Amino acid sequence: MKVMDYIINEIRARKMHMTLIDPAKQSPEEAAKMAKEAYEAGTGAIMIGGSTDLSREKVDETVLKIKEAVPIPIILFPSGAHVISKYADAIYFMSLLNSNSPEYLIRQQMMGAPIIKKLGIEPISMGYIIIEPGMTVGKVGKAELIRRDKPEMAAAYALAAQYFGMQLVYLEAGSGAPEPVPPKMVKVVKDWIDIPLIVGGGIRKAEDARNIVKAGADIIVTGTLVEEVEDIKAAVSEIVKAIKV
Ligand code: 1GP
Repeated sequence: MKVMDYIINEIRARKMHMTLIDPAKQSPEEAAKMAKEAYEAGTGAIMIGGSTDLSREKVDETVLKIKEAVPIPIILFPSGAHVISKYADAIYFMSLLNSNSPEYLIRQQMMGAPIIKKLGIEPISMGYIIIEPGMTVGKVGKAELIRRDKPEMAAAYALAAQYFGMQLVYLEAGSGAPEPVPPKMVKVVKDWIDIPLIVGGGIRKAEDARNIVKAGADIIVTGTLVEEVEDIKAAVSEIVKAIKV
């Protein structure tokens, strides 16, 4: 089954949680252990990405170890064309829509497209929109950040993504953001679009996760949470339970 079909089936039935793992932050073995605990707690897919200084070898090793540990899809969430691993099940083929740099709008994608074709990885096209505070990805991606009090601006970008034929929209507050994307903004964006909506960045509390899915997110992503807590299974479980709305 294609990964996108799996996602569509999942979100038809329930809200979905995905766990982001940055291969630069631990050994492949440790990453596999984290993925397994998150899977046992109910996470629906593992996203691989994060740091910009990653090597493809590290991504390959991490994907392979995680693959041995969990049966759920492993989806690349790439910072650029240099980290495309042939072992992943799919890749978010994403454009940073509010970037001021062609590099993140289309150039890395142009470089990655032939690699994806050659390796036979499933591309899932996604409009990526960065909201304040944006954190590192906002700076690196040269994003003209969407103000937290301008939900219509985020919605207009999201609708543009839909009209481009993109399959998903991702609202990103930035990894480690002190506050996630405001639920009010999630609601306006969801009202404007018909394609599935992913929200990530700064989600640590079950209550925030619940408010974001209640506002209309189909999928929520947590990354920092699994890096920070002792008991990954308990922490992810709490979020997964909270989004059963
Ligand atoms: C980052 O949205 C993801 O791209 C996850 O953010 O690390 O804050 O959970 P956190």
